[in-house]
Amino acid sequence: MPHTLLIATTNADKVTEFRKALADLHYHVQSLSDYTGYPYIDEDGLTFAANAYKKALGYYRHFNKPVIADDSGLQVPALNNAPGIYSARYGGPHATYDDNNRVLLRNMCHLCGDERQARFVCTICYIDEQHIRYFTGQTDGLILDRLTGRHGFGYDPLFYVPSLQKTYAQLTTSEKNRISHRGKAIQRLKTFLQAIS
Ligand code: ITT
Repeated sequence: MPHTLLIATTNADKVTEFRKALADLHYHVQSLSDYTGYPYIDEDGLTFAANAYKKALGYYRHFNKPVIADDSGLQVPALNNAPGIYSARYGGPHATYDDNNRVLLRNMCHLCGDERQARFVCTICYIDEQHIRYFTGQTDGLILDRLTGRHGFGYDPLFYVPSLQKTYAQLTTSEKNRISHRGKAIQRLKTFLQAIS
């Protein structure tokens, strides 16, 4: 009987990436969209780890099964690491991905060259009855001055990876998982899951 692992995110785009990356694991992978009536968890932490822990703990307590939660975002050093933990709401409380991209482009319009460096960070928190563990991944890149590519989500069309000469949005889900912040964190999670199962 495979173990069950619940991906506790309300973001369907993240679920797509997790499902693809975890497909070869001997786990029955669920997501919040398999359920209704789960609690809303406010992300009021000051770090990716604090928010990932809060989400994982809240959903672990509600569902009482092994849970992972992801908190992730884009950091631009020239903007004092904004949008950071506020990446989902950079363009306002109900901002769409397009709104966020527009605000980022506007706030960076005076920056050029190395000033356009950025990094994506992902922290996953895993909780079961015996463990609380964190897995982090980071990928460096540059913010373009226009949207490029049609895949992915969020800031993907603006995030250019120099080693691939492509944006995240020009990669398939598998290609993105191979080099992305989330893909790296998931690989570390998988090593851990294989060790405990
Ligand atoms: P959950 O909290 O329910 O997981 P969320 O979308 O609110 O969903 P976060 O609080 O972690 O998730 O915010 C992450 C935001 O950072 C996300 O909405 C995007 O704007 C951005 N982001 C994170 N990973 C990304 C990726 O791989 N590609 C593009 N944008 C990403």
